[in-house]
Amino acid sequence: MKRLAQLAFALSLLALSIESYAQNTFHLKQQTLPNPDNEPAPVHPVPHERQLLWQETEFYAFFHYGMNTYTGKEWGYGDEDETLFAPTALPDPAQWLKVAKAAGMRGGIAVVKHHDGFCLWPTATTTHNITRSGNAYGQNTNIPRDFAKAAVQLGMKYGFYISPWDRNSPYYGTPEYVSRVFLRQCAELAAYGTDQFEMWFDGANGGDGYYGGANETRSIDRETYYDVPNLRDSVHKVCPDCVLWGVGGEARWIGNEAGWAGQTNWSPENRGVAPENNGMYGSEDGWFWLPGESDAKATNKGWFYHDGESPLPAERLFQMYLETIGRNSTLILNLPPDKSGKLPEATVDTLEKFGKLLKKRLSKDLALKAGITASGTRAPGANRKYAPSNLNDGDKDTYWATNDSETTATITLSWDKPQTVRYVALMEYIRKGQRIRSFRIEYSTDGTTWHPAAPGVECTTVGYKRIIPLNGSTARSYDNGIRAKAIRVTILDSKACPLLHTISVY
Ligand code: FUL
Repeated sequence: MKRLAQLAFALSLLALSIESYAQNTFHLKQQTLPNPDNEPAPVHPVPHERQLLWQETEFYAFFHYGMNTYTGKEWGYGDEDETLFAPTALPDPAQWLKVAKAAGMRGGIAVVKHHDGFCLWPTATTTHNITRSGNAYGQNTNIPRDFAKAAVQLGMKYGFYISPWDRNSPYYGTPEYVSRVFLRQCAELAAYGTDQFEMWFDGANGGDGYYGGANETRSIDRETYYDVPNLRDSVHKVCPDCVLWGVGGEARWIGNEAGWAGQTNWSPENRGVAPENNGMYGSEDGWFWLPGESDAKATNKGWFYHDGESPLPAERLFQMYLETIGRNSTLILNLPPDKSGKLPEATVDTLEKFGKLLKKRLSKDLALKAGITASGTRAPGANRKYAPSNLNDGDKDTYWATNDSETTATITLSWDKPQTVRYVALMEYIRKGQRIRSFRIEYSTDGTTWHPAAPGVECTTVGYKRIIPLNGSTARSYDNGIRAKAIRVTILDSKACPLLHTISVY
C-alpha cells in the first residue's frame, strides 16, 4: 500500500513537471512570437552595430606620413636607413585633425606603417622604427599616441593604417611574420585606444622588396596568409567598435581612388561570385554586409607629400563628397603632412574653404520646417509609430514605414511659401537592411502640378545616405536652385516595405 502511494506520488510529480515544462515551453513561444510594436521584419543581410557606427562617421581624413615623406617615394623598398626619417619640427597630429575638423570631417586615420615597414611608434616587433630616426624630433614622436590623444581632445574618431605587406621584414612571406610581427603590431596599436573606429589594411600584398637584405620577390595568399579571423577577434576584444577595413573583411574598397561610387550602390556584397570586384556598386543579392569606403586624394600628386604639390579646388572636393557620401559610401580624404610633420598652408586654406562651402550648402535643412505626408503609413505598434513626421524630426532612430504588402509610396514635403531648393538627401533605416531599388523626385511651384527633378540622375539605390542634386549635375550642383512649394519623393520599387528615417532638403 505504502509502495503504491509512493508510486502514485512520484507519478503525480512527474505529471506536474511535464505540465509545467509544457507550459514554460508554450510560454516561451508566446514570448518570442508577438510583435507588439508591429516592427517590419529585417531584410538580410543587415549591418553589425560597429558597421552602423562606422557608416555614421561618413567623412574622415587620411594622413599619409612616414619614411616616404622624406625620400619622395610612394612605395619605399624597405631598405631605407632609419636616419632618413628626420622631421624639421615635432610632427603635429593635432594640427592635422584640426584641419580635418574645420573641413567638416568627423575623424581621421593615420598611416603608422606603410609598405616600407618603417613604424611610427616604438614597437617591440622591429628595430625599423622611429626610435632610430635621424633627429630628436623623429625619436620623440609617437604618431599613434599623439594622434589618438588629439582626436579624443577634439571629439573626433580615430584609427590607424597598418600595411600588412612589409618590404623590410626578413620574415615576410613566412608564418613567423604574421605571428611575430604583424598581429603583434596590430595588438600594440589596439592598445593606443579602445575606441578606435577603423583599422586600415591595404590590398597591396606581396611583391619585390628588401626583406632584411634578401632583395627578392615574395608572394602570399591574401585570403589565408594574415590569419584574419584571429586578427579580427583579437582587435575586437580590445576595440569592439573598430571596423577592420580591406583585408580585415568588414568594409570594402569602393574600387577606384578617384572619389566616386556607383549611383546604384548596395552595401550587401558577394564573395567569389561573378561579377567580381563589384566595389563601386555592391551586389543587390549580396549575402553579407560589406559597405563601401572611397579613398581619394585632396592633392594633385601622391598619397605622400611631394614638393610642388597643390590641393584640388574646393569645388572638386565638393563634387567628390556628393559622389561618395551622397551615394551610400564613406569618404576618406587624404591630406599629406609635409617634412615638418604639419599640413602645408595651401592645404589648410583649401580645406577651410571647403568646410565653409559644405556648411553653406548642406547644413540648413528646409525639411525641418516642412509639412510632410505619405501615401501610405504602417499601422502603429504599442510603442512605435511609423508616421511620416518621423522623417523630419531630426531623430535617426525613428522611421517611417509602410505596411508589409506595400513596396511603393509617395512622400510629399510642402511649405507655405516657395523655397529655393538644390539637394534632397534620403536615409534608409539600414538596421533592417537595404531595400529601395528605385525612386523618383519631383517638385511643384504651386503644390498641384509636378515636374521631374534631377534630370539624368539614376535614382536607384538609397542605402545609408543618398544626396540628389536637383539640377542633375554633381559637378555644378550649386546653381541658382529651384523655387518649389513642394517636393515629392516616390518610391517605385523596394525589396520589401521601405523604411526611411530621414529626408532632408537643402
Ligand atoms: C594603396 C597603397 O598601395 C597606396 O600607397 C596608398 O596607401 C593607398 C591608400 O592604398 O593601395
